[in-house]
Formats: sequence, C-alpha cells, structure tokens
Amino acid sequence: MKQFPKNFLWGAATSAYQVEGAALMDGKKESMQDINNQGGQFADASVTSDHYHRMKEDVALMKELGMNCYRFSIAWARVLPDGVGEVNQKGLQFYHDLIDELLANGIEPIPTLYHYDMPMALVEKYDGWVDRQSIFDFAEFAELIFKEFGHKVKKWISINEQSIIVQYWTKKNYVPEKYLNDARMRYQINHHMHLADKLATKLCHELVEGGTIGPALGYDPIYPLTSKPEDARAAMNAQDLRNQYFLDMYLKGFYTESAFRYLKEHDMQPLFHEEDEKICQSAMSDFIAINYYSSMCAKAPKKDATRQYQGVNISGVKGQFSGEEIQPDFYEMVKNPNLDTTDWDWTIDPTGLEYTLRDIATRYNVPLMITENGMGAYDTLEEDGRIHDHYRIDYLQKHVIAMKNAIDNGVELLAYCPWSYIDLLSTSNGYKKRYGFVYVNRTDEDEKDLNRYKKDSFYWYQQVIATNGAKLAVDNYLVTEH
Ligand code: BGP
Repeated sequence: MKQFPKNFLWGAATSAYQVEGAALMDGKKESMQDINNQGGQFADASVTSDHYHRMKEDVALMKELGMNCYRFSIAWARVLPDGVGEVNQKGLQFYHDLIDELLANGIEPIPTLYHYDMPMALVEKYDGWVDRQSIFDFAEFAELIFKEFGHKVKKWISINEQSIIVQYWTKKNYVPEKYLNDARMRYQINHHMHLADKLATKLCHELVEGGTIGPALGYDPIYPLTSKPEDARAAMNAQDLRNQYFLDMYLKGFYTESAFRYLKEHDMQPLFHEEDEKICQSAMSDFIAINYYSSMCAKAPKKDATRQYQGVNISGVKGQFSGEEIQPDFYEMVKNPNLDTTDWDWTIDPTGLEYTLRDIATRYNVPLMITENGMGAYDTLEEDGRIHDHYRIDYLQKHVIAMKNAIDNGVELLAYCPWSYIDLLSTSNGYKKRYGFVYVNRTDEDEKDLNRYKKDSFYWYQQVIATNGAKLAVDNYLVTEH
C-alpha cells in the first residue's frame, strides 16, 4: 500500500463528557449529559475515564502511539457554568493545560465546541435548544473560546452530529417533556443549531488568524434495498432528508428543496425568523468532518406506514434492536442484508466509507476529515494485561484502505481520527461497549483503579502511523510480543 499524503493527520477522538469525569469539580456545573444516565443502567458522567486528572498520562500515551492530531471537545459548562456570563477560569485552565501539553508533544489539537452537552442552566432558563436565544448564547461561548485559544488552535469543529441529534434526540439532547412528541421540534432545534454553527463559523473566520472550521456530521450513506425504481427513489429521499439537508446548509446556506418540501407537507418544517436567511448565508464551513460507522438501506414505505424514529440496541445482543426510521410517503430505513454487524447491530461497511468520501467530495468539492470511525465491542483484559482486539484491527484496517482508495480517486482528506482514543462512556451503552486503543480498567458498576492498558490495536495503529499508512498488516508480534 502506498503512503498517504505527507501532511496527513493521524489522530483519534474523544468528547468531554464521555472521557473527562470531574463533572461537578473546579466550578463546572451540570450539562445535559450529566443528567442523561439512561435510567441508571450504565455508569454516569461523574468519573468516566478520569481524563481530567490523568491528562498528562493520556497525552504521553498519545505521543507513544504516534498521533499527530487529537480531536476532543470543550465542555461549555466547564468554562461557562451558567451557559453565559461568568467565566470559570479553572475550566479554561484545564483546556490551556491540555492544549499546551498536546502542542509540546507535536500533536495538533482539533477541539469541538459542542458535543451534546449544553449547560443545564440554559435548559432551566429557557428549555435549551428549543429557544432561539440558544443561538446567541452559543455564539457568546464560541467567541470566548476563539479569543482564548485562537492563537494556539487553527482547526475547529463546530457542532457534533446534528443529524444524529434529530434521530436520537432524547439520548443526545435533553428534551423537556412537553416536546417529547413534537416532531417539528426536532427540526426546529436542528435549525437553531445550524444558525449557531453559522455564527460560530463567522466568528472563527474573524477572530482566529488562519483558522478553519467545519461541523462533524454523523453520516450513513444510503443504498436502495433493491434495484426497484421505487426503492431507488426512497433511497434518494432518505439521502436528502438525512444527509443532504445538513450538507447543503453547511456548504450552501439553504435546506435541500425536496427534504424541506416533505417536512412542510407534514407540518414538521422549522420556522424561520426574518433574519434567518441572512444568517444562513453569512458563513460557510471550510471543511466537513465525517463521523462514519456504518451504512444503511432504504425502501419504499408501505402505504399505511406511520412515522417512527431510529431505534437502538441497548443490550449488546445482536438482533435486539428497536426498529428503523420510517417517514411515511418518503422512505423506510432497513439494514443491509449483505453486511455483517457489530454486537450492537451497526453494519460494518468499509466500502461505504469510500463511497461517502467520494460522493461528498464530488458534490461539494471541499476538504474532508474523518473525526469518528470505529468498532464498539466487548473487550477482555487478560491476566497478563493484554487485550486481544483483533476484530477492531480488522475493522480499522479495512477502513484505512477505503480512505486511501478515496484519496486515490481525488478526495482531499485531511485527517483520520478514529473513535476512540481511549475507552470512554458510550451514551447509549456505557462501558460495556468499548472503542479505545487504550483500555480503561473499570466497568459500569465498578470504577476499579481506572488504570490504562494498551490494546493490540494500539500497537497496530502505532505501526500504521509510523509508516504513514503504508503498513497495515497485522504482524504476529503485535499479538504475542508486547
Ligand atoms: C457518535 C458520537 C460519539 C460516540 C459514538 C459511538 O454518535 O458522536 O459521542 O458516542 O457515536 O456511539 P455509541 O457510544 O452510542 O456507541
């Protein structure tokens, strides 16, 4: 395999509430995720992987792994505990320390401004993203961050996975009870996030010299289930409402016509304030960051189908899945019968990554980056301190090849940040489902000693980075010597 471009960034990703812990420490107040504990069936966000206290040890391991970039998120409620107003200096200091430590170790920081974690103070004040004021309060937060860190950080991610928030809005967002069955509110919240993204993008361009910014979009490419024309059309409809709708707003400043028309006909379209069109056109993303895990299929829905949103597998037993999205008269999502899945029913489709990158690059001609990609799995810590995660190596290896194919076909790909650098709290599955290159010794029920162990995938990725993607094979020594 030939090498990747010379300046290619090899990294890994995390997010604040999933890895930091210290949820109510040093002035931080609650965020939406601190209270989103899935009814207590998994660990809560109070300790998670204790990165807040082990930051230096974690960065040292990143350096050993060879990472030259790191995607993480800044917790809004750590720096502005009430969402606006008084700044928590200790919170800012934590991110200064982290960024300085990364830079000192030759690792480019790529922070995300928003990863599902709005301060609860704003939920209590005005129901969070439901209210238009959230747009301007987010801009206040973004301005503070750009002024504080803009001289050290040049690549920024604005908002994580708006498309996934629309699908799983009670898991990725705190929804006041009165809106739980309000289908329009999903798209209204998303509209407010788009406006917030626009204001942050503009501020980044104004305040950060040489700064670039883009959103991280949760993205499943959609294939027609069969070659029947009505299934192909359903796949196009799904592509428009689930993917294009977001990309068009980020890169062109308007919503995809077919998707918006569908929402309007079903009384779900976001309502525009008179200044919104202007804000939508006021700034465009410099790149798109893609969070890619799997692909989906769509078919024409039955005539009497009723609306349903995407379900989730909580048990980790294949097949215990609570159903796919249905949009009546538009599409019905289905799993691809040709693909294997993880234990949590996520289809595994490396070719889908090449398809996604080539498709977006051709349509929009912008640089791309991968800010999440990985395999959630049960891992076992052996008595000798080893973790033999060959399934993860296999998954990642195939996705790296897919990226290279996309690059060879003309895609400008800047970075690869698999999910996740270290084991962390999965929003929907706790610590049972692990993604990291680094194992954290804890379970949902027992915090244990939180010690770090390098998995076999750590050594594999180390070799990939050292050879700039030229050596992807799983050498025997990886699973025996270390
Ligand atoms: C993305 C999120 C991440 C992470 C990942 C894995 O949607 O941006 O925060 O959670 O998916 O998902 P899960 O933890 O549900 O397996």
